[in-house]
Amino acid sequence: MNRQTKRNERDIAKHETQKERRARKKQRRGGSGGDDNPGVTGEVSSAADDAAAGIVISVASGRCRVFLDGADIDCLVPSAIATVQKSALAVGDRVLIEQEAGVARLNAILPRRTVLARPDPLHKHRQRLIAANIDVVIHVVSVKAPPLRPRLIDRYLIAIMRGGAQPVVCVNKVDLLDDDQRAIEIEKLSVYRDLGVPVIACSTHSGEGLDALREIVLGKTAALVGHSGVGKSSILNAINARLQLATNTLHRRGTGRHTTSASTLYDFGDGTYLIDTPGIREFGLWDLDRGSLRDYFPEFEEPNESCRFTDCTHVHEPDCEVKDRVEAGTFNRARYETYVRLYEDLET
Ligand SMILES: Nc1nc2c(ncn2[C@@H]2O[C@H](COP(=O)(O)OP(=O)(O)OP(=O)(O)O)[C@@H](O)[C@H]2O)c(=O)[nH]1
Ligand SMILES: [Mg+2]
Ligand SMILES: [Zn+2]
Repeated sequence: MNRQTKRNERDIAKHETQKERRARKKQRRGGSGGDDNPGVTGEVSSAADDAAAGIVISVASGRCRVFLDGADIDCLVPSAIATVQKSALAVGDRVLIEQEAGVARLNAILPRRTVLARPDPLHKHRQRLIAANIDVVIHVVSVKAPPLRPRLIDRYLIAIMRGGAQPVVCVNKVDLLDDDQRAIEIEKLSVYRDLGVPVIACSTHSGEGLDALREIVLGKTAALVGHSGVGKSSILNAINARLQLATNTLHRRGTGRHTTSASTLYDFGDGTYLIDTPGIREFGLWDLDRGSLRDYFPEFEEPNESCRFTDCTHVHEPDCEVKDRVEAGTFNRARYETYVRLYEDLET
């Protein structure tokens, strides 16, 4: 957490409570995006609206750090939450805490506006929260070391849209490519631009793209996610020179280790909060079935009108316009293949 004035911090706490209030109203109206905080004990009364909500800046076993009224408070997490902590509490959560005799305890987790989650690798029926109340999720990919993996982008996009945040793709390390290579790599991502997802070419070495990223996150809460080694922590350091996060060094032994080991929220001032997350190798999809998969491929909608069956899954039906366009080369084959692969993996 960077230093800033107490007054600023009080303003931010107020700002967050107002945001939370808006989220609650949205939830009452049946708005989508957030989840219902599984594992939270205790009722969140309307009095909670007026109490100052703290923001969870990091979570460790049985404890979490909460930013409240300008202080960074180490809190005990009640056992009902601690036992399912990765599914119940996330960085970015708005929480109410109780302080007594120098000990702070987490009392309630307020309803979430948005969430980014994936299935828990150890308990598939549970979600593992990555971040909560984020406006923007920046999926950082790199063009080299590690190479670009468009399929992973598709998975992240679905999870981000499902959780209610705005997706952004940041293509880092473009300094490692010459102009021709760069044109080829960026072209692979044009399909995302066509879907309205901002694609930012970036380099922490040359400084390219950093202003565009600063602009996107200004006044928002944003999480940087993606494979280990793509440069998430480096980007945070580059957009805020005061931050000095540990980043991987090229010559370190072994390749499997992650440099960032836990998600942390950083206050960049001006109402901007950025969350650094550890690299994730595999990104499964939480709570998705075949029927709703199509909703995350909006480019199927228009051709679907020409498919023989209105409820065409575009996988095995005859006279499928989507398949015809893929064969004709007028529809992005990589996206279609991701769709088919996910469709086959998912349950009906
Ligand atoms: N060439 C080049 N290297 C970069 C760039 N940005 C980061 N790197 C290097 O990439 C390596 C990994 O960077 P990190 O910032 O630690 O990556 P990370 O995504 O935070 O990784 P995890 O914390 O393990 O998830 C480091 O050696 C950085 O110096 C860039 O724009 N260009
Ligand atoms: Mg990192
Ligand atoms: Zn079809």
